[in-house]
Amino acid sequence: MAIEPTPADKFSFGLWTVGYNGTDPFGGPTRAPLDVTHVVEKLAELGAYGLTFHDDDLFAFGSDDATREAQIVKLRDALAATGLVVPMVTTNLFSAPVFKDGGFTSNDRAVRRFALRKVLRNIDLAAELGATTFVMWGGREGAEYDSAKDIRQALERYREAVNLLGDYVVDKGYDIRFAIEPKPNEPRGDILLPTAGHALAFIETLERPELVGINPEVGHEQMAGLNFAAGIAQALYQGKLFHIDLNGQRGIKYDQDLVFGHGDLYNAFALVDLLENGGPQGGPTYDGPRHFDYKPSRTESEDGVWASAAANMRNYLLLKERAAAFRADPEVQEALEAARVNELAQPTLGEGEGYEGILADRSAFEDFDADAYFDGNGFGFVRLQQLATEHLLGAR
Ligand code: ASC
Ligand code: MN
Ligand code: MN
Ligand code: MN
Repeated sequence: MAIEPTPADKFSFGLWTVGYNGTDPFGGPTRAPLDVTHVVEKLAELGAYGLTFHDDDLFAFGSDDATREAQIVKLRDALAATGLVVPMVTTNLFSAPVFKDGGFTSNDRAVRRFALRKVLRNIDLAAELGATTFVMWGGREGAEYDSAKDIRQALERYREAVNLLGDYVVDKGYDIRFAIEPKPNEPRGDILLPTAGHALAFIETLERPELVGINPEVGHEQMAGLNFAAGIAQALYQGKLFHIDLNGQRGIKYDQDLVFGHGDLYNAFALVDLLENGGPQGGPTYDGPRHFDYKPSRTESEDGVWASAAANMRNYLLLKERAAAFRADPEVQEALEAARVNELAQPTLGEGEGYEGILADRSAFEDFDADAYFDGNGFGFVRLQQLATEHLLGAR
């Protein structure tokens, strides 16, 4: 079938993703740097709709004002020429040596104040470019040693920072919301707000919780052994899925940043089904950018970089097609019914029923024969998973 990404699919890419030059902890670059104009042109040609960036991706850390401005003009011109947009911007508080103990939560107060200024400046740029989401990935906010960081005070400083940023966008009248991106470790031994659940709990402590959501990354949750699609379902349930980073990861190891679909394909299928169809029941869906945060492997040439960018979008669209076929299959619908998946939507209590009602209901307990209840019948979840597998493999 024809699978052609178009801007209506809302695929976006970080400038640092296709721009990754292959540097890793064990070796230097394997590819030449890419010019921002070229990146925007190539992404537009491939059918993407958006570009995102860290300040330092566009203009090197410490650039003078003229260099910074020249790069912004180049980006603006390329966007105008191609129709690409900038839906999200983020700040690099992790690469420069000054951030070696973090930005918002460095033990050093002068570093924390510098970090805040760097972010405020970049929020102005985000607003100028029309971005409506500002991502915060605190990769260096953490520690290697328990004695080195007072976690409660670090969370307090994180809170202080995010509260200030909320004040700033409200006072400036910017149409910007924040999205915290969790990651369990790497580059720090342990990172603050390590999972989506930690971040969701933290957000409730803020002065303006409504301004802050999460930007979960497939690989980051999977590095913690968690079910990404299930975490996304909870984020949707709580109205907190403000953005998403799609990529691939194979198990609990270093952050692989593989192409979307090149990691846990089953979970990618469940994720696309959830994002596109609302999952088994229908329900709140996500209409923001499908943002790829991956790294083209350092073994690849520049042609390989563009092939990998295209692969992210193609895999998403193939999974979307597979998920639609799965949902439309009458046998799947019958299997869902048999597995009682839809019955979970029915409230456990009757209309207006409280504990008095359930206590008075003898059929719920006194006359309920828990031992005989299933009487040899099962739910048939394995049958359902096999049907999903057959669709995923293109056998149905
Ligand atoms: C981000 C983000 C990450 C990191 C990483 C940098 O903004 O979402 O996961 O930075 O991609 O290499
Ligand atoms: Mn990652
Ligand atoms: Mn990310
Ligand atoms: Mn990343």
